[in-house]
Amino acid sequence: MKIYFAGSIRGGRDDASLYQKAITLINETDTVLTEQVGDLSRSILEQGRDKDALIYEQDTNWLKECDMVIAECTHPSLGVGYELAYAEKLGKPVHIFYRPQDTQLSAMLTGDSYFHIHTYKDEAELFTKIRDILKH
Ligand code: 6IA
Repeated sequence: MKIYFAGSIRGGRDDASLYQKAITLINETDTVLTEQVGDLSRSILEQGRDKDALIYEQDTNWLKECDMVIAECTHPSLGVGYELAYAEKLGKPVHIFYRPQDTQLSAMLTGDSYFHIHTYKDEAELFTKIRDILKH
């Protein structure tokens, strides 16, 4: 499957290395379209409306192309929230993960029965749950 992995970028990079590990795990069995979400080498200070327009065009094309969206939502991100609503409009399966001990997820996600919402405590539990949803 082609997986659109969503995680915070300008919203804050506290969990970026976790995204990177999750992307590596998914790539063992499937294909992540959005590897840059886990790219620790690039600065989020890259700016410019022209660049941003290209990012928007690429990401919305990948949302149309993907078979499933997996989002890590512990760290709030406007971009991820936008992507989740966009994926719902496209009818893509959407799996949302978060650590309840670290955040209160938005009611706009927990209140929307379209989304598959999963909690986890630590990295090991996140990876077990991701493996489960990728079983074909
Ligand atoms: O509002 P945020 O920046 O936190 O939104 C994060 C979400 O938007 C991610 O799930 C990405 O799919 C998408 N996104 C935001 N910025 C970029 C980006 N910037 N490249 C690709 N997708 C993006 C350039 C690369 C970056 C590592 C500096």
